[in-house]
Amino acid sequence: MAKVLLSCNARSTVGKKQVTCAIRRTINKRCCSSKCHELSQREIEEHVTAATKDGFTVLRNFIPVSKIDAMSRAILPLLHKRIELGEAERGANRWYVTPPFRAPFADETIFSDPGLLSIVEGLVGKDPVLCQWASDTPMNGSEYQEIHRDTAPLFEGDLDWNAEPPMYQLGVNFPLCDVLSMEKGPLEVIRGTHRMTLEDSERMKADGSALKALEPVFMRKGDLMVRDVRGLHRGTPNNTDEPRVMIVIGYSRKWLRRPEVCVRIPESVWNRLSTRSQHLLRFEPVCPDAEIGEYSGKEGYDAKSLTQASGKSFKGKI
Ligand SMILES: O=C(O)CCC(=O)C(=O)O
Ligand SMILES: [Fe+2]
Repeated sequence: MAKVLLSCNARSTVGKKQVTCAIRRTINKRCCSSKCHELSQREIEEHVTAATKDGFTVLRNFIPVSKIDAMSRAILPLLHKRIELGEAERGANRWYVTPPFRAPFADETIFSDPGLLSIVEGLVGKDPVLCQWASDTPMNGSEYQEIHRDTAPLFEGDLDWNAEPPMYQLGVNFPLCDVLSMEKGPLEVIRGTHRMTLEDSERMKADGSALKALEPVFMRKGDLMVRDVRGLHRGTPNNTDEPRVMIVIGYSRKWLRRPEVCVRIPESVWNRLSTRSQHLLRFEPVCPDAEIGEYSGKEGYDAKSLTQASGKSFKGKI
């Protein structure tokens, strides 16, 4: 039966100086509740302003660390299952894993957090949809990715149109371990490139200015980044033996459906979700629990569409 149904800080912060201050704040204010840090109206507005300008913003110390640790423990066996099957699809020893959408992963206190959703709505408008819940993991032996954006232009082709529209697709990322040094393979981003046309970004890559403008985003367990997936970025090599798992949750404007990154929702999970979460997930299929079963190591994404949409960062078998 497949039914289509549904902090602690202000500015976006990258670079060593601000990380030091984020660490201090983290020690002082580690969340101990089972909910995410409650954002004030002012913090929400500051994050929306920062992300509108830079293409991303980081919510420091937002998710309780106990939740991150539970996800980390649960995802590692799945990651190993995935690796056993071979064929890293996002570059050497860099893995994309979609865990079953249930506890500890399907946590509506995170993906439906009112403060986070206010930021999402401030960026992609009222009534967004959640379209993706997955993870990216560079392991030891991974390499620099090509600088890329995660989506093809919305209006492609011969249109008399030489601009990028306002935001329509967000990636919300949070790591399941501390990522505080280059050794750990942080994500690198280029500020303010999310409204740049594909042509301009190709030029920026060709003339070497993109490489110079990259900034690593250092994050602690509990930090969460909201980014426009069009912003130029790349994954860097993880040179440690700890898998650097990064969760990715996708939110889109209310009219955008992205079946290539489907979230299959077990019926029992669906039945316990709040009305708001069900509405967020309204484009995604609800499936009998038995049909979802255990993670097999095989990814069910639509590799062809993902390859087209992800600016060469995705190299899965078609
Ligand atoms: O390093 C990361 O987590 C991001 C990787 C990435 O950008 C991608 O695979 O598209
Ligand atoms: Fe990417």
